[in-house]
Amino acid sequence: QLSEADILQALEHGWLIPYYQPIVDIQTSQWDSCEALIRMQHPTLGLLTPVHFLPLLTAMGKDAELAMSTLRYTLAHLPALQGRRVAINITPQTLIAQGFVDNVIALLKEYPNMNQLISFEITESDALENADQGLEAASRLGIYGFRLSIDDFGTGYSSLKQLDLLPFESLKIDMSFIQALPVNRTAQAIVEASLLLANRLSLDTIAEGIEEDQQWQLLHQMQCQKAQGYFIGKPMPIQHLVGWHLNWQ
Ligand code: G
Ligand code: G
Ligand code: MN
Ligand code: NA
Repeated sequence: QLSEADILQALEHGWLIPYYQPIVDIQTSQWDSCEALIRMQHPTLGLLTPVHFLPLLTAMGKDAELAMSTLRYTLAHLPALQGRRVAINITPQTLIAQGFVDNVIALLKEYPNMNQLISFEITESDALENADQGLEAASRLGIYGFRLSIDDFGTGYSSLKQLDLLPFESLKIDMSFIQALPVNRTAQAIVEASLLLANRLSLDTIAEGIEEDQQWQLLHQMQCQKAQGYFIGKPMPIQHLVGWHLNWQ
């Protein structure tokens, strides 16, 4: 069990590093982009996934600091991605945190023309309901060329309201629905409806959590645009992406 002191040390000593999970185009199989997923490299406990530290870190109000740290790593890693986009997860609280958008814009001044390679994923959540701040922050990011994705789509009761509230450019269908394909007819209907909705709103569609060829085939038929999941590649350190790509092609 991690303590608050562990979290502070992790932020201070750079124990929080992004892993990258590839996202590919389902129609062409080409490598499209990546999602950055944070890991803690703890000196004695080893590699930890977010479930072990993110709730505490967020409760400590350190999520915006984590987002900036992840963004810095990701910018340094962009050359290895050869012009591909990276998605960074942020909490709704980070989006509206004082100074967050200003800090992002200021940091990107050091990386000309890189803004359009960064997107921010936000899990639908009540945290932003009726929040003008969310819209203002998102709009400013949009003006500067950053993109916004709605993550885990379909899992909360306010998904549709969130879509109306913020200027999203892509929709990530939650893996619970993808993993229930193709046997579960309700899941299939939800995926189809999500794709139709995304299409009508001109949003990019990304299916998350593809683990089997059958799911891939079905999503291909359903005209989903992009895919992410263990079937394609697990989250990995930046140095492993080139090897993954050679193997995937
Ligand atoms: O691989 P995985 O166990 O990485 O991710 C678990 C959860 O942690 C996911 O819901 C993911 O969105 C979230 N997550 C991963 N990296 C980050 C991050 O850098 N910031 C935030 N806020 N959430 C993250
Ligand atoms: O950001 P989000 O909440 O969507 O986080 C995605 C989570 O799903 C991360 O923890 C990531 O490691 C995990 N993940 C990605 N692909 C797969 C998959 O194919 N199967 C499973 N079980 N988990 C996955
Ligand atoms: Mn995500
Ligand atoms: Na998700």
